[in-house]
Amino acid sequence: MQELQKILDQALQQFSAISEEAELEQVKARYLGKEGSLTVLLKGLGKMSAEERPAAGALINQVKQRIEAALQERRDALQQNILAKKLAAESLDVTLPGRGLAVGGLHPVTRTLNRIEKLFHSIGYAVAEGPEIESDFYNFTALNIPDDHPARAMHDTFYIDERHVLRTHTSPIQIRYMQTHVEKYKHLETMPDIRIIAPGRVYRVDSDATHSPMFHQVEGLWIGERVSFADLNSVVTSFLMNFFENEDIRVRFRPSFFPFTEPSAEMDMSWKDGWLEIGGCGMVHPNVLKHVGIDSEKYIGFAFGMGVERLAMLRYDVNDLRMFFENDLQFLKQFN
Ligand code: 2NM
Repeated sequence: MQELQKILDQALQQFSAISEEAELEQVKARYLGKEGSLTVLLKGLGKMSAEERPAAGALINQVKQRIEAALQERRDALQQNILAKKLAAESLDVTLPGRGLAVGGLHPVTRTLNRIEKLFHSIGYAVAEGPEIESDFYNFTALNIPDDHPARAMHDTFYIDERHVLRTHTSPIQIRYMQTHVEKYKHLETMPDIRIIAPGRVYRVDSDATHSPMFHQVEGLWIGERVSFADLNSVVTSFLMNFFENEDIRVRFRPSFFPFTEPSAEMDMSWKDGWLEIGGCGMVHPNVLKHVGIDSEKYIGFAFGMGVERLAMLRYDVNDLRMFFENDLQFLKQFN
């Protein structure tokens, strides 16, 4: 059967030239498909005589098996090829050194807040928090700030709507805390002292070399039956000595005015043969106590407020406030 030999040679030659699996299956049909040359030959067996048929059939089947074997062999080779390429492309040198873990760090303002909280916690102050969007009642009215006070003006305060602002200080936290405290202990004849600090972000319409529209404050509050300005002096002075790890620090008070305290004072701290202003303070105004339902004939207390960025700048010797808000990693990495 010369014809069979030709078919076989041609099939083997074609298979070996093919590099795509799909093409291989198409070429297969030319031999083994419905109209394939081998299929046609097998069908032709019926027309042969009974003597010729067995030998011819065996021969065709032999060729058919060889073609099928060659086909499978080619399929495997193509698969191997694909795998080899994939492995080469995805090769990984496990002996390369690792990239290492990028370790994050805390922002210097966060570190400063943590230090302030730790120090006040150690003398029995709780840390209170509150919302950054406040009603004008909590931000102004309850603090004895009159309706016509300039701090309420839109050019000083960010308004959310007519009744809500971004808090301009953390005092509303203390108003909320006092209200809750009064409610919690109303069954007692005398409520326990309130000793808290209120740290957090505050917002004012102000932006230059020394003012950021968002900054951080920490306010302190102690309300009890016998709390004096002398207590204020000792709490603030020992806090500053501990914060700066310097027992020589002195604090002085200059008379001032705030609507929410009476008397009121600015606080200065001794620093390099001079004085630096570090905040304000005073005895909480009776009107503020009235707003939260505290009897100002029985209870009295002090409050103070300090700028956290200012404390961070002094502690870390940073001379430009804006560095804290530029998110320059070269700068930030120095604190960790
Ligand atoms: C300051 C200065 C003086 C203050 C007053 C109160 C409250 F809620 F008790 F009335 N909290 N903080 C206060 C007093 C804050 O910051 C410069």
